[in-house]
Amino acid sequence: MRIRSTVTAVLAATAVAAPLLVASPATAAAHQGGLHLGFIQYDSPGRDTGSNSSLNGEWVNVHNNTRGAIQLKGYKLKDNTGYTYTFGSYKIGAGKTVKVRTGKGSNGAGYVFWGRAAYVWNNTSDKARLIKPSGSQLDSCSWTTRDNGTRNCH
Ligand SMILES: [Ca+2]
Repeated sequence: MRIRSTVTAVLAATAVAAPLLVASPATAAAHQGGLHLGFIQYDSPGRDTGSNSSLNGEWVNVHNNTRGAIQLKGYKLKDNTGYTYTFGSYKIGAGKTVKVRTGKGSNGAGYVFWGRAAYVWNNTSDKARLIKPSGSQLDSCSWTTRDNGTRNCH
């Protein structure tokens, strides 16, 4: 009898604790928003030689945290200078990420190319913006040299 009541007490405690464990990630997800900026490699690894592979070592991830696919055509990425990348037709699935590389290349599943011949994201400090086709800003993320080349904008 004594053991049984202890088990009952543990189960009751678990039942109370479980919703609290669920609530924590849900709060984090709400903070991240739906479609948003993810990791940014604003300082290409190694020396900035300006080669196409070095330019493509600089990238921004856009993550779809919604439950449905989103057509990104007309969405924009913009830096502090005003350089702008406009997405062509690209459907990003629910929970998926698309990597936007600065240089030239052929787009594929999970990655697209800005097509620039120069870096876009400043190594010292800059701010990435994700803008809807309507022109309203969906997300932004800034960094300084303290971030050591990579910024997690989640
Ligand atoms: Ca850079």
